[in-house]
Amino acid sequence: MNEAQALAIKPTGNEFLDDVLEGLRAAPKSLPPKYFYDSVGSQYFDEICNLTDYYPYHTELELLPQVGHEIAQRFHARGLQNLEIVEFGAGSLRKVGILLRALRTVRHFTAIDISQEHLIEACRTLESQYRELTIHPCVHDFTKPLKLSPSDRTRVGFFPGSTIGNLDRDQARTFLRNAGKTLGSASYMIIGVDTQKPEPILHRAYNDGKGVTARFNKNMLVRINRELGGDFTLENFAHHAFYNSELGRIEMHLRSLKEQAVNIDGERFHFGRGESIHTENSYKYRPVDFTQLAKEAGWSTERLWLAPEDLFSISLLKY
Ligand code: AVI
Repeated sequence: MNEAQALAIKPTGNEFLDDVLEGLRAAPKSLPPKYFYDSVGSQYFDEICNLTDYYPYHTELELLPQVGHEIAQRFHARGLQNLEIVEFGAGSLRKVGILLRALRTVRHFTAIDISQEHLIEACRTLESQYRELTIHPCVHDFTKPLKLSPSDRTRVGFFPGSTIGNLDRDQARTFLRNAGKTLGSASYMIIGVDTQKPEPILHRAYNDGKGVTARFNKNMLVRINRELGGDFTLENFAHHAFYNSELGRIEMHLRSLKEQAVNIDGERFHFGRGESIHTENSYKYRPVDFTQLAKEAGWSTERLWLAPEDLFSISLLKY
């Protein structure tokens, strides 16, 4: 991989500013969670994944070898050899190695991620571990449609970590529909989806004792200050995460601790005491509901694996 390849597809100009202004003008205020992931935010997320409290990461990691093994057997029985894995929202690429070791005939890997520096670094690390693999890094917002170059390979999408939970139901359906078009007919998708479970487990996962999730959340404001010249005072906002049982989702907010005003790009935003900026939803799915959602987007579920205590699910979908 070279720098030119890594830079091949770049996100466009002032989208960050436009999205921030639009989100803060709205009532209630919100900011899109995709902006968590600059290089600092991506590092915080890696730290979250190392926390025991954040069960989705290690639970999926422990389930993946069995899933990879069983999928390899299925593909082998169908004579599928010429495979390409396409990872959406690739992040640190820590999970795809498990699939690469299970699906030994994969020679091409396309990694799609919005955070350019993080992606390049992760691809370099992977490249040094899998010499026979051709890696195609692609800096792109995976929630938007993407056309890959035509290929005779069977494409296998990989979307781990329950990142789909950060999209609302309509967005999730649209993502799955777009992914189907990106990957092409007779493609597959291996997707990790978090499940509904008792509230205390969920609460702990998003309110870790070390305060890493709080720093991850507040990094959004740090980023607005640095990149858009905002003047947020970080101490005046607090991390607030809770389970909304009616909507089946964790909500993350940044709550204003006092009445205050913040300036961004010549515009002034007023915050009441206790008013919050909604920064993220993390939907938790019952397997039956996720299977139905995938079906509505054109995917059939070949198999769904559940981790012990039903803590997490991984599905193999076929387009
Ligand atoms: C990336 N995504 C699936 C994480 C989640 O659990 O929704 C992001 C995250 N937010 C707080 N902790 C982790």
